[in-house]
Amino acid sequence: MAATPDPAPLMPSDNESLTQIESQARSELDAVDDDDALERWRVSYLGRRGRLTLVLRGLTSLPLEERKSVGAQANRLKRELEAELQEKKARLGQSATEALIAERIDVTLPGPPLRAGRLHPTTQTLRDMLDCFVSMGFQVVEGPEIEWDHYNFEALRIPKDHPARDMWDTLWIDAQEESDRPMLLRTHTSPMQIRIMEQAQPPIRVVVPGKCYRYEATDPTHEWMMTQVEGLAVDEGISMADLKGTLADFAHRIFGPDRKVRFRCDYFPFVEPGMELRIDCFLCGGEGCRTCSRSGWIEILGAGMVHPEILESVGYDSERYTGFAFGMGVERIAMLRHGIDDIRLFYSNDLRFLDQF
Ligand code: FA5
Repeated sequence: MAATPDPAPLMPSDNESLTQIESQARSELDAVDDDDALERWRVSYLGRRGRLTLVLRGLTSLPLEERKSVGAQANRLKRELEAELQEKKARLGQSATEALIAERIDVTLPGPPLRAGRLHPTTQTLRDMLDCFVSMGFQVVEGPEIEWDHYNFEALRIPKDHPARDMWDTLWIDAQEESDRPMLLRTHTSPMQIRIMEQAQPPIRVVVPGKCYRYEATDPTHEWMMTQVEGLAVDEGISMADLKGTLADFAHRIFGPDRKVRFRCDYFPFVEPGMELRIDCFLCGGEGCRTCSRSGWIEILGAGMVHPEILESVGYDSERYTGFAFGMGVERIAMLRHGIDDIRLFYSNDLRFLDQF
């Protein structure tokens, strides 16, 4: 590539007088406010083809006397402009440093406070309950929240039109209630009893935590969505005494040894005999109040011995094997542990409530 020829030297007497160059250079330098502009200024006056450089190069063509006087002026101006350039450069550097210092971050200052997340009270109680059962030798298993009518009802000895269906008001999936294989949001965790027994052989000891849904009006102890823990144990020689021992031990570990526990007969189509377990009301101490529906007791679970027909329906020999099952409400247990008088507080998303746990 051919080198660009140097432009012809400029005669101060031609088109630019040194005084004009001097005054323009100074006023432009005054306006410079950053490093890039300063470099452009330097190139335009002092660079290889800068206006002052061209004047100096053109000196040789001047008569001697003129060369001396113009040369002296031009060299003085060059020295002065170079000095002013250095000064400006230093000033620009200083103001950049000052700007940096002004916006410097003090890393020793404490940051804005962070809100610590925490586990929901239901989750905390559920974990304690599962720890308790795991320490007794139960395994934790989970199952589907959307369930077939078959597992939620039919296989549990609750056929269509059986009055026991009224115990569990159901949320159906679309118009599935009328279809051949109706689907629903499970109303309890008991369908997992069947699913587990269909897949495993005794001995079985499992607990199944999970959400359940009911189409019912809410009140201080009833929510339309709640968490249950199902328990199932099947083996040779399992008796009602094992069931009562397991549940009493659980209740005393979770609520403390002084809590009053009451077992009573109850009816569930999939157990025989069936029972419920109640704990004395923490609010009224047994006197009767709004939370315990004036009974002095709060029901926390249903339970019983697995019905022999159910054992047979999954292929177990009911002469050889027996089993117990239970289903408990986690929110009710959390209420009793923490003295919460209304179950609806759990899922109303009020941070003033949730922040207390
Ligand atoms: C059942 O759901 C049976 N599946 C329990 C069972 C399992 C019996 C195995 C026998 C053998 P029940 O509808 O009573 O039963 O509910 C069991 C527990 O769930 C109740 O004791 C209560 O603690 C809780 N629970 C029931 N309905 C609600 C509700 N709407 N809101 C909050 N907790 C509830």
